[in-house]
Amino acid sequence: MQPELAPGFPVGPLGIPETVRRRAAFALGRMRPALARYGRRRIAEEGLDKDLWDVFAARLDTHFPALYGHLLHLYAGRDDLSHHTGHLLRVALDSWLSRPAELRHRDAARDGVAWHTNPDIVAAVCYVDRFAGDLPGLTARIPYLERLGVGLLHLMPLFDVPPGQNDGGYAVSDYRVVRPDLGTIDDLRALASALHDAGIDLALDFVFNHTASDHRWAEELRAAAPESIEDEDRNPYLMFPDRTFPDRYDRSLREIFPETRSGSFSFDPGLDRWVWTTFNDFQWDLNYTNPDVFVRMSGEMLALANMGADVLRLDAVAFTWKQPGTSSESLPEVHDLVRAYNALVRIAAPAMVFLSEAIVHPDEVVSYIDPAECQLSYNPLQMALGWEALATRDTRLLRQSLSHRLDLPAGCAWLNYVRSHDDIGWTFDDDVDAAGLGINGVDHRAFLNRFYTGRFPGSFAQGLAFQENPGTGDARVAGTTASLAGLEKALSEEKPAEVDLAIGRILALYGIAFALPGMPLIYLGDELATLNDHGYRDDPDRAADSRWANRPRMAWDRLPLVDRAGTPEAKVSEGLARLVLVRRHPAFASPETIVHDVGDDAVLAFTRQTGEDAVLILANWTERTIVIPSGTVARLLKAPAAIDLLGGAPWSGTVGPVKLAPYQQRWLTVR
Ligand code: OTU
Repeated sequence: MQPELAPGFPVGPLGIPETVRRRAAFALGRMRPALARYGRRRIAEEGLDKDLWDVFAARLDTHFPALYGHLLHLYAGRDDLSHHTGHLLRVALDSWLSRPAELRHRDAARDGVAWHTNPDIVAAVCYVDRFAGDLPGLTARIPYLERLGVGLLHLMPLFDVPPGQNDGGYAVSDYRVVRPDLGTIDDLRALASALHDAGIDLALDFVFNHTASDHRWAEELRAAAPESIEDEDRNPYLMFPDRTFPDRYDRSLREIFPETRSGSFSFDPGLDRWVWTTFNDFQWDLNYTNPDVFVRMSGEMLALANMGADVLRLDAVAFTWKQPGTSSESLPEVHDLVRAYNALVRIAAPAMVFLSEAIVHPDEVVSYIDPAECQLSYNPLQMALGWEALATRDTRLLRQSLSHRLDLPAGCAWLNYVRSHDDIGWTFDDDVDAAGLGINGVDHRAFLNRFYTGRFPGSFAQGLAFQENPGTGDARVAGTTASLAGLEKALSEEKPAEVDLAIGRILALYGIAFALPGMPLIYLGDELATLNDHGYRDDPDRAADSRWANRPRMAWDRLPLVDRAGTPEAKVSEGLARLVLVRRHPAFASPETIVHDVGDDAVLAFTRQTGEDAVLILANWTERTIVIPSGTVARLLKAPAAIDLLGGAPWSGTVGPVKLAPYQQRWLTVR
């Protein structure tokens, strides 16, 4: 029987249809007594806190209807749903009873509190090995993070991977074993507590679209009798005996890594099957039509929570549900899946929130952002269009997009960033935002790719093409912030004026990531203006993946240059330090933002406002000096004079217009 509810319905007392509520109450009523007996017994046997069951039961009562509603929507047709639901609740209870006391205290303090929207939190991201060698090494670097002002640290995947290629850790062989060269689970737990003691939250990846092809679940299939893998509904992966279905699916699927393989399926000789592999051959997509996969992955997810994760980055979220004849991206069921996971977190690890990693069309990006789904989301539009405006010296597309795409539901926030460990994809909207300005999206992306790979005459950028697809003409761009912003070229050509312009661009991009509503993210190493790392080409496991150019080792030997005035290291790190400080201004407390047109398209102007407090941000996106008439400034500021939070000269209308040097930003406020 199909339940009568729309996919992705809002969770919350009012959002759940009465029929679902009744079915959930009935299901829970049947499972609760055995669950309670089991929980109480474990508590007694292990001498745990007596009230642990009561706390769990209260959360279960609140969130089970949503959890069950989404499971019904995904799995209503299956006769084994109640079996799997019972198993799932046991997994959740076990996880809760094993949750370290420190984390349970965080649950008590943070349950229902949108702590992740605190405007003072600055996020940072790094690879453990490339930043600090290993987990104990990273723990030793916490004072450095504190000095930078970091309040949330995202560690790139650090769990066990296959030998050789592993997509930078995104092919996970075991979610409960740390990569041996990085340390152990105990080291990870110790790091999490040390970070928490320093007031820094921890973000880890939940790579739940796929596992590595040598994960235990895949090995078990290889070891199993061939007949036992015939039942597709029971398999953990999506496997096909021949090309019939793969050929049919491939027609409507986008190739994500076209340079590595054509189509989305790989042949596994051990299994004699074609396996769904959206990314690399060694990353096997999970079969979420099988509820057992959801239950298994729930166990892995809650294990991550109990290791001390405050944020889980939902890797490749858009791809998790497949449907023949569709793009199999962002299907309605994906929302049910994430909401079901989220409801489970509210029951068993409520201090934790989700970060959506959907680097897709802006309408699709926002579809994941909801207190009941992902409370945080990358802001790929702000990221890509910041670079777009640097190439065109024109902020119209950026302004147009921001003017109607910034608002989020209460309790949710953007993660604003300049670049990540990945490539840059030009995910703006063609139909409304670009076409409205007379921009042809296809041509514009081709231009941006040429510009950032340095192929466009006069370009300052030295990026690398990533996943060029000769079939579609698509490509993305890899490179560090500094190299894409022109520093690599300027230094190699020994042009000091160009060096300063490149630094201006780096700080312009970070300035906007800090000034817009949401949490700004620093890619660690960017504070030292780190250039592309060309060494990846010598490593056969990395040579084909140009994203390694933007994953350089932390150049600790260059840290002393931060104290040598005039070096790029000093200028960029000083600029970032100032951004961290001034962001604490009360105007940034609420997300309210108004985008302005100051009459020069090279200027990005907007006001951040909270109650009586306001900051007017004026950002020059070109290498020419720009003058903004004092009348315009006074009108936008609603005041005749202001100070510049970034340390520029105070402005007063009686003295004259506002002058913006190349790439300069002014953050003007009355107080
Ligand atoms: C993510 O990115 C990770 O960030 C990548 O590092 C991984 O390779 C990948 O998943 C597989 O785990 O295609 O180029 O639109 O949003 O999900 C990066 C697709 C990617 C992206 C994203 C994916």
